[in-house]
Amino acid sequence: MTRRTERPSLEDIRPELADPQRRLFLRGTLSLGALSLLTGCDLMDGDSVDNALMAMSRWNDRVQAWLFSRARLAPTYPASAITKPFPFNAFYRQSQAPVIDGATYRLELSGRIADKTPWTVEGLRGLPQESQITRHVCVEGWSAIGQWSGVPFATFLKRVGADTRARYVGFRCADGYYSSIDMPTALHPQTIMALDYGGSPLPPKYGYPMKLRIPTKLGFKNPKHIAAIFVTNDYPGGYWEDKGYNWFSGI
Ligand SMILES: Nc1nc2c(c(=O)[nH]1)N[C@H]1C(S)=C(S)[C@@H](COP(=O)(O)O)O[C@H]1N2
Ligand SMILES: [Mo]
Repeated sequence: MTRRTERPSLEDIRPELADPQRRLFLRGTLSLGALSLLTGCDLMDGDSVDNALMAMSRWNDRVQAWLFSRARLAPTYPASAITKPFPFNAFYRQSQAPVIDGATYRLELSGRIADKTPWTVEGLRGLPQESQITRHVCVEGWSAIGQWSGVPFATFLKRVGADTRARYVGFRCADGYYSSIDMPTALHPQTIMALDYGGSPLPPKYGYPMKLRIPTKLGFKNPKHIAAIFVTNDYPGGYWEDKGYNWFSGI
């Protein structure tokens, strides 16, 4: 077994898990009293409770990021397992999905990236492509198996000279949606800039011309219709993340 040295293994973390305070936290059974001790918040008013829960969720992000392993792969499936039709989901109805002109589309880059030259769809298609049949899991209580193909995101980030020691990669989408991921997830071998669904260019409903397919994360962390990508050390949040959904949301 090959071992990555930059991240602690479960064995390395076990002493930490033995700490009763941490164990309680991980089991989600921390009392409000203990929570107020940890966060220093007065839990009598709703805002403070919200802030405390947000602080807990951000702490949870750090634990999850710590446990995340680049070597752990999401399960893959045979073509016969593909869900037909694959569901559509967004914060609006399918008829309102943005229709983007592939000929004039330019993917914008900003932040800690050496070469910020915008990318055309053709340019992205000229990069090495990979295909995957994986399960998409939505927090709303459904999951479905689909086939996506496109450019491994690690290949792209290296190609444009992204600072891969930065903490976050953020995304702005053509429909006003936005999200962000941790760098280890961005560099995970199954994280791809998907251009195709089921062997054909993504239709508008699935995120034309490009979406991030991240099988190690919940559906809402898979931004469609990506218009801009940025690399940063400042926490960028996200559309659902800013409404209280856990930011890491790994599966
Ligand atoms: N741009 C954009 N991306 C998005 C969303 C959205 O509303 N806008 N919804 C997210 C959610 S909650 C889900 S479950 C998936 C749905 O992707 P699908 O339509 O390919 O099934 O897209 C995610 N990415
Ligand atoms: Mo979702």
